[in-house]
Amino acid sequence: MRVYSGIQPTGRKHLGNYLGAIRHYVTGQEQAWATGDEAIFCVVDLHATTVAYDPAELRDRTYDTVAILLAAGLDPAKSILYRQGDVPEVPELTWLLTSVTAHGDLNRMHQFKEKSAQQRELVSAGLFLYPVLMAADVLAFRADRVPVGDDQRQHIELMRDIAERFNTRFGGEGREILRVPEGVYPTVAARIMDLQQPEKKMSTSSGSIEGTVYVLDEPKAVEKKLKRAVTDSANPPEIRRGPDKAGVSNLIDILAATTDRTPDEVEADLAGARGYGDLKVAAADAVNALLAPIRERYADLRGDEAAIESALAIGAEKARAIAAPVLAEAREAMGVGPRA
Ligand code: AQP
Repeated sequence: MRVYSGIQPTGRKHLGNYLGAIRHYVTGQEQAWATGDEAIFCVVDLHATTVAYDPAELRDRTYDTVAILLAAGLDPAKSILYRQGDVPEVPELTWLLTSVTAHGDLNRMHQFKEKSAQQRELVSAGLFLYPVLMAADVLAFRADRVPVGDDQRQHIELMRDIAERFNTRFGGEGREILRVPEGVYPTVAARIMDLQQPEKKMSTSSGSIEGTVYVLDEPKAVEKKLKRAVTDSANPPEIRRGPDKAGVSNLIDILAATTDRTPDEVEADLAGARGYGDLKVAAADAVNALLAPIRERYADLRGDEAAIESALAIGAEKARAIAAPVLAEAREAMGVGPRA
């Protein structure tokens, strides 16, 4: 079994990325290692070129992101960790997959609509094709499972359609050239919300700095952001989740996810609390306890770019060894290049 995850080299990873994705990468790696399965992680620098960006910064942010992943517990000896741009099989497969991707489907993607509206100068064709590149990432490895946050459901469904359409069009007789992967979504903290605008997800590109807790924030900043989180004016305050209580629900989810409890348990444990202050302080303490060791390891790792490059080179070699035969089979089935 193969588990695959990709992450953007935005460098400033936030609590949503950590709770919704990164910490599941680490547990996924450990499970795969224990069962003899394979866990593959990719830092998607090619995806990052689909919106306005600074080339020098991209390289730095890629190193930042790799250092965060290593600090969080990814171990290149137990899993494959590579940089997307080091595996040319993936962009080639992207092009092949465009032939079975409907333009109308890409037009319907929420992320494309949101991100294209944010671009000031150019809405690139790359941004439009982003989900096809993401599909190629996963399909090139014949991955079985893709752990992602809730915001990626639509992309995963499209990826599955692309794989099925490719197999039907080019596989013939039920031949599965590309594996149809399953999305795996967290049951707790699948969608951490912005602390200042709790009806919006915590996000790298939109949202406020005050409403976003970064993995590398200092403890004082974490405390300040959580203490100032928007709640509601219920009198007396009610520590419970509900559609009318976006801010409080988000804090309960954060506290549950950071203390390995269910949201129901958190509600029960805080039943006697006098106000939202107790919930905020408990959440700030729990987030800091979780992030402090990651920040410390990050500081040690980030200074040694040569070591990061060596880890990525090992990852790229292992990744290409898996992706090259899949690409070769896809090319052969499509009639591209010489007869096999
Ligand atoms: N708010 C969130 N709650 C839970 N999970 C989340 N993820 C993202 N936001 C939340 C999950 O994090 C993983 C990595 O996401 P990414 O590589 O897309 O990182 P990013 O682009 O830096 O993060 P954002 O915030 O998602 O960026 P925007 O909003 O700018 O597009 C994914 O598995 C994602 O589901």
